[in-house]
Amino acid sequence: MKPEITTKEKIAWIWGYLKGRRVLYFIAILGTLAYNVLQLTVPFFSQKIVDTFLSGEHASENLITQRDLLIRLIVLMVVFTLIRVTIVYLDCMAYEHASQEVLFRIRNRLYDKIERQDMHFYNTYRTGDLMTRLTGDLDAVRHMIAWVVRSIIESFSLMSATLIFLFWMNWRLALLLMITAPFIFVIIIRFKMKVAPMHALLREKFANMNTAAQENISGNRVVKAFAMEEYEISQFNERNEDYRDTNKKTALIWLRYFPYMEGIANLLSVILIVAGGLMLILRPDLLTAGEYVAFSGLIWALANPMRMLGNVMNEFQRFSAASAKVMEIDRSEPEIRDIPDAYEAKERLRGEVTFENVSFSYEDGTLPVLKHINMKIKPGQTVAIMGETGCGKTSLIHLIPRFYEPTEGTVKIDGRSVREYTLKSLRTNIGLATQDVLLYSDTIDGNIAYGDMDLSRREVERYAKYSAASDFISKMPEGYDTIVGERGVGLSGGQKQRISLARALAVKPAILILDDTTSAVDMETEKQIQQSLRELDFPCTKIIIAQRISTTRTADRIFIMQDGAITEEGTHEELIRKGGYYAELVRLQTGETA
Ligand code: DUT
Ligand code: MG
Repeated sequence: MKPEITTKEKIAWIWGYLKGRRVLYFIAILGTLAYNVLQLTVPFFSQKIVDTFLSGEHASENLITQRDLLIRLIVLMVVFTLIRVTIVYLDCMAYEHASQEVLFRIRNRLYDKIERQDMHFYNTYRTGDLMTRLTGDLDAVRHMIAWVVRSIIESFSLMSATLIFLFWMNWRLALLLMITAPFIFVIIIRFKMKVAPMHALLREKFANMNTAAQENISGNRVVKAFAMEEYEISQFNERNEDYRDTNKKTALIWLRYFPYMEGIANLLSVILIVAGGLMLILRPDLLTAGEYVAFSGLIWALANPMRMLGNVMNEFQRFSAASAKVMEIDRSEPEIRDIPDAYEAKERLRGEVTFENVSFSYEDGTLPVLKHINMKIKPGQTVAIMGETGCGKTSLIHLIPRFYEPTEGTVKIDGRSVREYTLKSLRTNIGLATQDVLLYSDTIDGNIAYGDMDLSRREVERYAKYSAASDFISKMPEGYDTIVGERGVGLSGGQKQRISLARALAVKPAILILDDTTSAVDMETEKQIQQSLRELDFPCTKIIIAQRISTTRTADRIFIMQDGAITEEGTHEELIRKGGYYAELVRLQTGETA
């Protein structure tokens, strides 16, 4: 369990992001205070007008003798109202500006964090959940800055200014109204206890729903293939219902406390009418009619914040749940990152790859996936790795660009542990065509030049030729400008593989790793690719995972993996002579006998 993030930390976190906008934000808060205090001017002047010109002994006399005062009071009322409206307007702008700026900064930072994370992070967090953090959760954070804080300041300043004014005017009556305060306090505390866990739950349900939607939209082909639309729709409905019901439940919590709060708000008027009325009738020396008017004109300023409290508390709890999720990403650090004083390889690496007694297991798995691997690959060599599915081939090559860290032993390039390089200089020296090909929604040209955006069209075409892709590309409606990927032209598995091979070649890597990259192309095309890989115009160590003997036959060295260990090693001829797993494969695939 991670330690719970306290409210204080959450506020401090936002404060950090307000840097450069703090003065603005502070002015906005002062503005809120100001315009709420200004709300009192109207009742203040009304009281003066009533007591001087409407009630009291000299009312009609004053109306004639102090006409100037009356006009001045009315003009002041209008002026203050105008000032107040202007402040409200500017204030809203300031909150909006500050909160949008914070939102922008956090969103950028979060994206940055996510983008730099390691494989383990991506194995842990679901895409839908991350998307929720980047959208819904962030919105709750913004809402806190722009609305919740303002509402709290508003309620607080309005209530305290009103109370000060009321006490100053008539402390006896004001004190009587204060009887209600402890009740409000109890209600709010109890409400908070009940509603806080609901918002945490609500946020989870929302993320669950988003995850379901995201997974099904990106996996819609499987859904269609198995005619599972009905099932998936009902699954989504279930989550949607779940979210709705939790929302309702959360709203109902306030409704349970609402009647009490409303009762207390109305109690204020009752106290005023009964106590104020009695005072007016029995002890006119204790309360003037003008004061009574001012009190009744200000009851709302006490009652409204009470009615708002539920809403504010709800939104605050929503922020609390959401900000914890956002902060978790904000504070996350990839486990795989540059060590202090990491070595920045300025020159192109020679491409010698060594595995020294390397063992590895995934964090969630208990069984070792790789066991004491020893391998030495000389610069420029072509090696093939073979083995049945699940034996650990992909895991093995993922240790070279340091996607994962070995649990034991060292992977070295040019005699230096991969841990010692900066990730950037390490990875720019490696060209990797992954087992499941991912193409971006971009042109073919853009996809091939992904690792080197400055690549000229001529060069892109050259690498496409190396990977035997140029023929089919030139037949496409718009050639290299054809958009592929999720929303583009459909490509066959073999076509995608060839584009991904061209992409890996286009960075002119010192080490080229192909993870089953030609599994979906026909024999003839594969032969062509093998041929051009031998003729690359830059020095390059090639590590090729393959299933076909035709691919591995010409390799300088072949490694056979079984159950996470290398069990055979040698050239094609050597291994056939040995009569082991490889020889058996050769027999199966070609019918040759040793
Ligand atoms: N494995 C995990 N977590 C992962 C990936 C793999 O636990 O994120 C396990 C599954 C398998 C073992 O590691 O038992 C080796 O997987 P790998 O992908 O390395 O196998 P492969 O040799 O590349 O199999 P294939 O030929 O099917 O690509
Ligand atoms: Mg694999």
